[in-house]
Amino acid sequence: MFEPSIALYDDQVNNDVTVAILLLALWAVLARGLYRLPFRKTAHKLRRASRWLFAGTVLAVLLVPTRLVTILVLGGYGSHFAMDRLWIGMPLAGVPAIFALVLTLPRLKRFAVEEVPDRTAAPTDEQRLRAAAPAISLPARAAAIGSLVTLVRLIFAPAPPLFVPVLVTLAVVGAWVLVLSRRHRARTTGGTVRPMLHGRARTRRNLLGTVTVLALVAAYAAWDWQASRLPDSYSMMDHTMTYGSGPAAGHGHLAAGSTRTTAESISVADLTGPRTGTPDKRFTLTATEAKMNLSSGAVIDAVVFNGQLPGPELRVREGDLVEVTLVNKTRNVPTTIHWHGIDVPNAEDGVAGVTQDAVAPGKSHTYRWVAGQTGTYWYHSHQQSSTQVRRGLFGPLVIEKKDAPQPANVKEFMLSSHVWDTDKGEVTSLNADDTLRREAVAPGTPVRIRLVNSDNFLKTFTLTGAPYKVTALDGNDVNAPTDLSRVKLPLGGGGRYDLEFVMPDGPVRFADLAAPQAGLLLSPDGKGELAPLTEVPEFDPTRYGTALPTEFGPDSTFDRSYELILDNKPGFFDGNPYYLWTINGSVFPDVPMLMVREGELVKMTIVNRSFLEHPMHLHGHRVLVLSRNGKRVTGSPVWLDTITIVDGETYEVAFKADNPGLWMDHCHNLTHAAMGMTVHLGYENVHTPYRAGRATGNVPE
Ligand SMILES: [Cu+2]
Repeated sequence: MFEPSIALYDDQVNNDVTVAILLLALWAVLARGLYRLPFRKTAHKLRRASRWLFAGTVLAVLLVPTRLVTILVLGGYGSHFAMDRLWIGMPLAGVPAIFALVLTLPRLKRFAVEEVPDRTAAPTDEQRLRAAAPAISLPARAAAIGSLVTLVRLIFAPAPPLFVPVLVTLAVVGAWVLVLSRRHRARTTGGTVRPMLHGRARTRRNLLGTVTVLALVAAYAAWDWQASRLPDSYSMMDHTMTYGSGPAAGHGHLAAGSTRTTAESISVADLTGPRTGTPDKRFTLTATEAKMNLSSGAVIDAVVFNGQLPGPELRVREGDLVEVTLVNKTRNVPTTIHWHGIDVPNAEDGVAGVTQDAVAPGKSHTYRWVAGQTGTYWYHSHQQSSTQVRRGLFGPLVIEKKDAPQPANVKEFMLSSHVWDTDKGEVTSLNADDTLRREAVAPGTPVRIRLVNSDNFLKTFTLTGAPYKVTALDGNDVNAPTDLSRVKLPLGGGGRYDLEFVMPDGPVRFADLAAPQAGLLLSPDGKGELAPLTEVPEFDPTRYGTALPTEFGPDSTFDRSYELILDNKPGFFDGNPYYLWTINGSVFPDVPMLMVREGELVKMTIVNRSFLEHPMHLHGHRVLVLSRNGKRVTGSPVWLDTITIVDGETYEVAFKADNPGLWMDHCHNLTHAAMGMTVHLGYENVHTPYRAGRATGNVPE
């Protein structure tokens, strides 16, 4: 069977759109030519036109199976990549094409082979009437209309369930063609062909038509523009809710539209970590505005924690009660701290307007939670995160294993790959190093690189000079990792890798391929050179390490399942025009809240049919990857908190609903999240007292 290539997905979409555009162009030209056929000046010209139109119609009819092929190729990526195209594109192209084949072509053929005794003679009335028959031009006009509507629906692709949008689309075209067919019949009443409008009458009619269409489009756009404005103050509880495949929540559930604070309802504010007890680790993170320098000297107008770029590394031990006090000493940057990848109690999650109010300048806020996981994590602002994280309000966080603390001789490098806005433009760096960083490491030393992608986009990294293991994904240990050498490591925004190797006698080079001149060079004496690897295959975490039993898996029975279709379309977000990043065809806050009940096993299928990757980050839960692009995980179990779904990909993931609250599930390309690629996971009987929106000062994304 045909194996779809993810790398070629964008090309396949382009192929399909190109065929759809060709169909429109060809049918539009044919429709015009066929409609004017009765008005050819001579019988000879009528015959010549018929021949061209015959050839053109054959070509257009042949494009229909071509489109079917391009749609089926997309279907190879999964049904969600093809179904809307199939159900809309095929009837709208196929039905008129069949009519053209059966009705138009034989009639054109007759004109094409007819004897023309006098080349200068005008067509007879009988010929004109025949040329004006609806059978000649109506199929082509219907095909042109169908192709136009098909293209519009390619730009505004409907998300499942498809039944209603497909039916409405087909009905609109059907009604349009019906009106046209009535006018066609009126064209030949009385035994003559009614002449076409000419001169000013024609101009007036065309103008009227154009103005009407533009007015309708403008009216819709104006309504959409206004409707997209976010309220000045809104609650996440205003969302509509969806229950996926599972039952709607039972007795005492929070019905949509109610105030949703029943007697049994728990406030997010009460879902805190331990409020009492002496913390094992205590930190203070003080936010300030500061001009910061990268190693090249580039200057950043930054907001930082404790004057550092990135923020200080917080290192705790598994089981520790951690207390972090955020002190906001900025002049005008209200902020919060989110513990990315750590399944803290909901009230400690740090999302402004959902789990707390943003901490205003001059104020402070204390987070307390117990470190229940181990590995590499990071913390960052979740107030206006798309600008605040970019400007520096983030830092690394490590939770060491309780029973297996890190040996003292391990040389560790904590690296955040980031993109900064500097006085020299956009600069990619590892921590604050946008030039090559050199370090002396003695041969034989165990080395660990903890890598965080704190940027928005998928990055690709390589390590050259020593065989190495990927020992953790998003902080979660890989079971029995094997040595890697000639691969590149893709990592989506928000994701983490732990890499381990033993320092060899020669140099080792770690590089972000987006900035190969920078990176890290380790050698016994801190000198030497080594170019980064570039043209090597990509590492696939779903085929790495050794399988291990998990408490649930692809064959489990799920209590509830959800489908998230990631896509894009033009539209408005909060009153501004954008190319929107949509979830199931909608943007925040119109994406219904995904409801779960505590204890449920939930499956999520995430399909990316947009043209960019989306690192989807579910707060408060680790998810287990069940399959990637229809293939089950064959290596070590893959537990992630940030699943990077590249365009053309489909992931099936599952998680246990074991952390009650209201949790964001959003794209960690934070500009996408800020423009609508955000949904919430809601537990039944949990409500938030916090509100978001301009008037509240809380802007989570
Ligand atoms: Cu995204």
